[in-house]
Amino acid sequence: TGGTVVSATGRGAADVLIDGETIVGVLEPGSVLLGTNLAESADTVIDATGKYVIPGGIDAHTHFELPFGGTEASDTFESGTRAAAWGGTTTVIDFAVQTTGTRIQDGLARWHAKAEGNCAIDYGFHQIMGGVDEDSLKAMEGFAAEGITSYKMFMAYPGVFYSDDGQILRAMQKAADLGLLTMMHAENGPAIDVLAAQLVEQGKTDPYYHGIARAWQMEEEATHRAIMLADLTRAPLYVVHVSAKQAVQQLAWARDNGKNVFGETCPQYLYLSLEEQLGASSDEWGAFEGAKWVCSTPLRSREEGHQDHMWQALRTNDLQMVSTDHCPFCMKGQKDLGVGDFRKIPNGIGSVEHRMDLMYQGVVTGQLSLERWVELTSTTPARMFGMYGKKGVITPGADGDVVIYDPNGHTSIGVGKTHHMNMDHSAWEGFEIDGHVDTVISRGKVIVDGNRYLGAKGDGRFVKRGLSQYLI
Ligand code: DUC
Ligand code: ZN
Ligand code: ZN
Repeated sequence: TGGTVVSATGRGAADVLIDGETIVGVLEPGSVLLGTNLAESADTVIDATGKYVIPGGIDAHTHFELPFGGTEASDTFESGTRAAAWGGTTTVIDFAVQTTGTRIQDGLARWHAKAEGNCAIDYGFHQIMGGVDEDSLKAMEGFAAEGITSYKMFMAYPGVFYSDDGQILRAMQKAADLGLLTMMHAENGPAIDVLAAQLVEQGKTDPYYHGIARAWQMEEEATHRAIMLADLTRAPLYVVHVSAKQAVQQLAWARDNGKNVFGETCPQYLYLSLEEQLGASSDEWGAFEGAKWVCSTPLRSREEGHQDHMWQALRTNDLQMVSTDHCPFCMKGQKDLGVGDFRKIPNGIGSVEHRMDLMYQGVVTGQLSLERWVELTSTTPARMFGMYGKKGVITPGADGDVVIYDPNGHTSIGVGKTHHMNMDHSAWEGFEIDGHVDTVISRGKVIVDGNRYLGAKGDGRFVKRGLSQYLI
């Protein structure tokens, strides 16, 4: 009661009534129905005066327990979804993994086994295709019935996840037939691997050179190629973790020319830069400190204006969503595999806990409207990935996934502060946010109440997703 309900399309004072797991009313404050003041007669009343009431965040790009670079992402489904909940996210979509040479069905079964009974919040899966063959093309026919209506291919990482253009074309043809959404890691992997090897041969082994090898030209080129293959096959395309302004320009050009393509960026590409990574140094790690910010696509140069361009693209709808690509690795025993050779640093940054706050800071600094904040972090993810109606909106019939956000609160980010991710460092150490997640409700259950965690492992259920609303 008493809060301002914010949706992707507007805001207003309203009380939200939840019965069991489901929202049953969005009412004028103080509403009386059948002679009863609903707010007063409810079993539990939460005072949201002065706060925003928003649909729970949806992070459509996480990697819990991902095997990568000879190790495994350090958040389990248990620790990762709990951290997400602390940060106002009530649904995640993780990537079930098929690596090159393994069977796709085995990967999906393994992912269900990892997640089931362990999650704090609801979760869905995309399917990673580690290459395309007759077997995986056939398997695609079964995806939608499993509630997996999107899949990801990689133009990078030869030998691990990589698909060549012919394979991509074949999968896209199939996806167009089936109504599946193709997600693309758009970087020219074979060329990047040559550049990376040349740098290492020259003795340029520090983490910073990861970003030099993965030059923006490699992202622009692959983004363009993916758009063209999608256009030819009439497959809708969603480009993940866009970081280069030139890649955004490719997406903008394609959309202006009527192509059904979409782009996601991540908080790290809005806030962090290659220059800061280069400047990072510590007594413990020296220049290897920069490994904390090794992710792919990489951080980009601030001098070249990539970060400003990402914020702009979020306003102009050249980019439609913000997910985290949460892929956490500890420095000790994981990132340090790459001491002396940046190619061996497991790629990834952990942000699942901070996305709602980091994006709210964009509201505070005047980069985004409140409504756009909700749209980018909850409503569009729900629509893009076939969950809208149940998720992404506060309306009768929707799941009771609600976050009460306090614009007068404050959040200090970092290890030992607001940090529940299973990592020994934070890429966001020292960030200060003018806002705070106050209360998190997941399918009608209060799981975060101020500084208390009331959720439990197993609260979260698998979400069988429908087809994307962005199919045409
Ligand atoms: N990028 C990352 O940073 N980590 C995992 C995979 C990816 O594409
Ligand atoms: Zn990727
Ligand atoms: Zn990813």
